[in-house]
Amino acid sequence: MLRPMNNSCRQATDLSGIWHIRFEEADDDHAIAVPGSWNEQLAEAGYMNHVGSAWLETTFFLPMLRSDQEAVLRFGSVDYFAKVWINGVLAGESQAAMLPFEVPVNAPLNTQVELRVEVSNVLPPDGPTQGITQQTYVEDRRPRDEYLPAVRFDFFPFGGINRPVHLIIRPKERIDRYTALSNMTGVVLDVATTGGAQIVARLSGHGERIEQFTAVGAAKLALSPISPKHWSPDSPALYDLEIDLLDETGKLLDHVSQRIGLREVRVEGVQLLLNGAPIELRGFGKHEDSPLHGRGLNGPQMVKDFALLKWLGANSVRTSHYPYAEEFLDMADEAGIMVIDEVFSINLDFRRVNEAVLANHKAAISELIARDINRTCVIAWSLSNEPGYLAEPDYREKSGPYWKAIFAHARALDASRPMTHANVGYAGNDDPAFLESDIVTINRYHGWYSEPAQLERAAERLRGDFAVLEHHGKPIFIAEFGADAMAGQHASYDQMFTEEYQARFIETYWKEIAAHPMVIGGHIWNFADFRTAQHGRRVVHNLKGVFTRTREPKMAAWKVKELWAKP
Ligand code: GCB
Repeated sequence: MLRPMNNSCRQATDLSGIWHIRFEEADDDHAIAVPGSWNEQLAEAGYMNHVGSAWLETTFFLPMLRSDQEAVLRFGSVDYFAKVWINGVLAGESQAAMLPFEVPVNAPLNTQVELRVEVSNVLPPDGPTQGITQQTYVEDRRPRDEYLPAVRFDFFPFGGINRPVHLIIRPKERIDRYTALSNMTGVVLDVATTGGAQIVARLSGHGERIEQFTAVGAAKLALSPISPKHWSPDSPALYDLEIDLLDETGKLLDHVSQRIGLREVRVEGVQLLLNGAPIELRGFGKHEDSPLHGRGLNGPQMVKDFALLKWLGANSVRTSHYPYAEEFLDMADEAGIMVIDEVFSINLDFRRVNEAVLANHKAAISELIARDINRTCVIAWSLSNEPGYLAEPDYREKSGPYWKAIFAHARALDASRPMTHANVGYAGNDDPAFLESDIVTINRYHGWYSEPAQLERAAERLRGDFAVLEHHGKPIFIAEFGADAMAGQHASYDQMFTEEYQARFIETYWKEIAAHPMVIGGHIWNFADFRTAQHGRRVVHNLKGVFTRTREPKMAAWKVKELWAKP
C-alpha cells in the first residue's frame, strides 16, 4: 500500500483535526484530536482505562473526480481494529493492528461526506499478540486481577486513531505497489500496476541521474549509479527514486517517489556487516508513547527523539513491540538510524497457540514487510518479542515447528535482510527459535528482576548466557537490558530505582557487550519512561528510560553519551 503523496497525479488531504467520539453504552459525545489516543485526552470523562469500542466521526469534502480517478481513505493505523462507514454505509474494516489500511470512498462527488470509524482496542485471543480476559485468568487457575487495563504486555493499550487519516485521490490506472531493494551498487525495482504500458524509473542524487524504462509486466529494473554513495549512520546519503507510469502514447498516468539509500546488510559468521564492514549496534528499545497523545503520532516529540539519539551517539533502535509510524521511518532514513522492525507479536502464550494464531502471525508479518520492505533504515526484521510467556512445557513442545513456519514465511517475503526474534530470559538459552534466527537476540535483566542491586553477579550471569549461546556460531545481540530509575532518587551505594544504579547497571552491561567478540551490540531498555498498565510493580510509568517521559535526561543518559562517544 503506497504512502500518501501529493504530485501532478495524486492528491492526499490530511483529515487530522478535532473529531467527535462516542463510547459504547454512553450517549454523550466528546471532542477528540486525531491522531491521538483517547485515554489521556479523555481521562476526566472516565476513559483513561477504556478497553472496548468507540465511534469517531468527522466530515470531509469529496471534490469532483475525473472518470479516470478514484478516491480512497487511508488510515496510518487504528489501534487496534476498525470498521469504517461512509455516509452510513459500511465501507471496509481492518484487523491490521498498528498497520495502514485503505477503504474505497463511494459517495456523491462535490459533497460533504460523513465519516464514522468504529475503533476497538480489544485484542482477540488468536492474534499474534493474544488478548486476555478474566476468563483466561480463571482457566489458568491464576486468580489474577492485577493489571488495569488487563494486558499481556508491559505497555499501555492506548485506543484510538493513532496515525493520520488521508483522503487520497489517485489514478485508476496506477502504480499499485513496488519493491525497491537497494544494495551497494544500486536499486533493483519491481513495479506492479493496475494498467498502463510503460514504466520509467529515475534515481537521482550525488551528482548522478540514472533513468531506465521497461514495459509493464516485464523485467525488473536495475538503477546503478557510476559512483554509488553509500548510506550509513555516519553518512546517511539518500537518493530520490521516482517512478512514472505511461500509457501507449507516452502520456503520464501516475507518478510516485521516495527517498532511498544504497546499503547492504548481511550476517557473516558472527558479525553483522553494513556495507561489508562489521557494525556494532548501539541504541534503544523505544515505544510510541507521549503525554496526552498516548500512542498518537507526536511530531515534535519524534523530532526531539532523533536529536537525542544523535546526541547520545546511538545508531539504531528496535520498534518494540509493534510497527511504528511511517513518519518515524522517514526520519530514521534521513538521520541514519538503523531500525530493527518488529512485528506486533508479544508474549505469545504457547498453551494457546493454534492454527489461527499461526495464520494471523504470518498475516501480520506479510503486512509489515509489504509496508516497510523499501526502507533503507530497516536492517532486520524481529518476528516476535518474548514468546513462551509462563508456558515453558508447551513452548518446548510446540515452538520448534512454529518458528520454522514463521521464519520460512518471512524469508520468502524478504531474502535481503536478517531475521531475528527477542528471547526472554526464562525461555532459556536453548530456545528453539535460535536455530531459525540469523542473529541470536536476548533480553536480559540480571541485576534487576534477579540479583537485585548486585552488579557483579549480574555481569557473571550475563557472561554465562554468552558462553552458552556461543555454540550457535551466530552474532549475539542484547535487545533489552535496563533498570528503572525514578528521576531525582539518589544513593551513594547500589540502590534500585536510583539514577546512580541505573547508570552503573548500563555501564556494567556495556562493558560485557563491548568485550565479547560475538556480541554485536546492545539496545538499552528503554529510551524514555513510558506509560504501562497499572500494577504493583510499576510506579505510574515503566521507569527504565534514560530520559523521563518528557525527555529530561537522567544520569544514565550522560553515562550512555560517555560510553558511546566517538574517540
Ligand atoms: C521485557 C519486555 C518489555 C518490558 C521490560 C521490563 O522483557 O520485553 O516489554 O517493558 O521487559 O521493563 O520489564
